Amino acid sequence: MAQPLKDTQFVTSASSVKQLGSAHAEVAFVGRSNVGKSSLLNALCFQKGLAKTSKTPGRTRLINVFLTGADRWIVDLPGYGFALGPAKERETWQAMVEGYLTGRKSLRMVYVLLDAEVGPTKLDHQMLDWLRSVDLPHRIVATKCDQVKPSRQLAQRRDVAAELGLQTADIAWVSAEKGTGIPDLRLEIAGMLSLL
Ligand SMILES: Nc1nc2c(ncn2[C@@H]2O[C@H](COP(=O)(O)OP(=O)(O)OP(=O)(O)O)[C@@H](O)[C@H]2O)c(=O)[nH]1
Ligand SMILES: [Mg+2]
Repeated sequence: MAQPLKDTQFVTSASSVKQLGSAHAEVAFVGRSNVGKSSLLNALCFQKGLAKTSKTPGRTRLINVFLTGADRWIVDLPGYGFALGPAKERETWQAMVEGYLTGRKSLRMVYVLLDAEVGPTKLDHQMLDWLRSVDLPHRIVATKCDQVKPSRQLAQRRDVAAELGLQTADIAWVSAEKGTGIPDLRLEIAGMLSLL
């Protein structure tokens, strides 16, 4: 394959893991609302309009499945921390996302996106604790790296990694806007999906 992830297409949106068919392999993006999950997917797949993005948090409300090669999926999940009204809404989100994450045998990696400038929030820590507790493979992606001043890049990376008990090299540092880190992450995901 000349350009992995290039021919990715939207397949379906689901409100429950029960509506999904089987896949050979899949990876998923989780993270706070507005952290840049859909933008990252678009950058990785060379298509600006593939997943809908928005300045307003809460754009992605369902489990969105994208097909990238035979039975290989990338799944864009609704963001957390978007307190839209009643607690009922948060429960619905939790059931949808946790149901998906624990219900897929073919899920090879959960990419947890957090903002490179903001660093890990309380909700990011909760998500990471939960992923550890259910023993799901996961990796941190720090988004919007272009928002960190060049003079602070190194120190910021060290601080964010330290807060997570990691080394800077354990984290994928990306900017969907500038393309930073995108080719490496694209190759990693293609490898994860056995596309290489
Ligand atoms: N500066 C900068 N802005 C970005 C980058 N990636 C995304 N954004 C902006 O961040 C906002 C949110 O992006 P989305 O991709 O819609 O975020 P999301 O995580 O999918 O949000 P939800 O679907 O609401 O959970 C948009 O205004 C994007 O243009 C980036 O690399 N750099
Ligand atoms: Mg989104």
